[in-house]
Amino acid sequence: MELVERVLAGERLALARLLTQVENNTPTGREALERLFPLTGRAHLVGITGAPGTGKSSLANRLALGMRKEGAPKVGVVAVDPTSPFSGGALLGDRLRMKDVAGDSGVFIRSMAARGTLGGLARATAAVVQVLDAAGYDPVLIETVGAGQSEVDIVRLAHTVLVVDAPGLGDDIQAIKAGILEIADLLVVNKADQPGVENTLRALQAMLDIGEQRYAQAGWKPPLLRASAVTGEGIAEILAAIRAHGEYLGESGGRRQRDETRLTREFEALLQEELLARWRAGTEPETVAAVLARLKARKISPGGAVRELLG
Ligand SMILES: Nc1nc2c(ncn2[C@@H]2O[C@H](COP(=O)(O)OP(=O)(O)OP(=O)(O)O)[C@@H](O)[C@H]2O)c(=O)[nH]1
Ligand SMILES: [Mg+2]
Repeated sequence: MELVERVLAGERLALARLLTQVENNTPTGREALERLFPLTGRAHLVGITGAPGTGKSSLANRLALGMRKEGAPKVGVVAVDPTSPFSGGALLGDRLRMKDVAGDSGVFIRSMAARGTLGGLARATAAVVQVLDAAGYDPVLIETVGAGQSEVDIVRLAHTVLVVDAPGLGDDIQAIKAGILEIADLLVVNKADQPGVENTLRALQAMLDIGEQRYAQAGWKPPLLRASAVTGEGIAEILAAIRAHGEYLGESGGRRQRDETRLTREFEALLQEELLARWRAGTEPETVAAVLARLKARKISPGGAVRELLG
């Protein structure tokens, strides 16, 4: 039987193999994605982001188990770790922290290997999520470290974004937080079993209060939840809030809007990538080098260089 059919029949090994093809953007992967794409758009995509070490993987583990207990037949988890040059370390770490779900055949975990470029990683992540969606995984959790714009872009794949914070992080984390707070649909203070949780809650509450007006307009104010991936405290509340946000999106038309925005962005990113690749393939490196040399000598402006190269 063909790989796609075996994936649709629920074969995990076939799914793992197909995801590798899709991740590497091979002809087989592209063809499979083309066939599977009409089946996508069903899964509730849940992004989990936050500063390093806040407990995102541990929470993903708990949440996936909880979703299974609540009756989801298949839950997908995609862990993105662009900082590790080789996926080996991250893979092992994620596997260990997700050991509870590892034995559950209704949960499929995929760690994304680092790619040459973050754009490549975003493309690969989107494609992997699409395959899981088509294969009937719903919800699909997407974990990324919220450390920069590119990671934020990846988490925008999601319908519902959980931003995870924890007590006891250094001050350097503050900047990271400010950047990702505005994309939060849910705020979770994890490690509630640790000292300092009240302070973290207070600080986030203050930030939420500043955004009050914006939230009132949008019709959704991110709930601030405390949890512990170690004790299990607050997990049920997070699950309920994820469901409530899904319902809000459905009723407000926000889900369709997010889907359309995401697909348009994905199309534009791929178009750019493809146009650049075609242009490179059809251009002599010497020609580019000659124009670049004149640019560096300030004989031609960057815009002029582009116009000259594109004829
Ligand atoms: N005390 C306590 N420790 C936790 C909790 N959740 C996670 N941890 C621990 O915090 C460390 C980091 O947890 P991870 O789940 O790997 O955190 P992460 O955010 O996925 O980390 P990165 O992916 O590396 O950014 C591990 O040692 C966990 O065991 C919690 O609720 N309470
Ligand atoms: Mg992690």
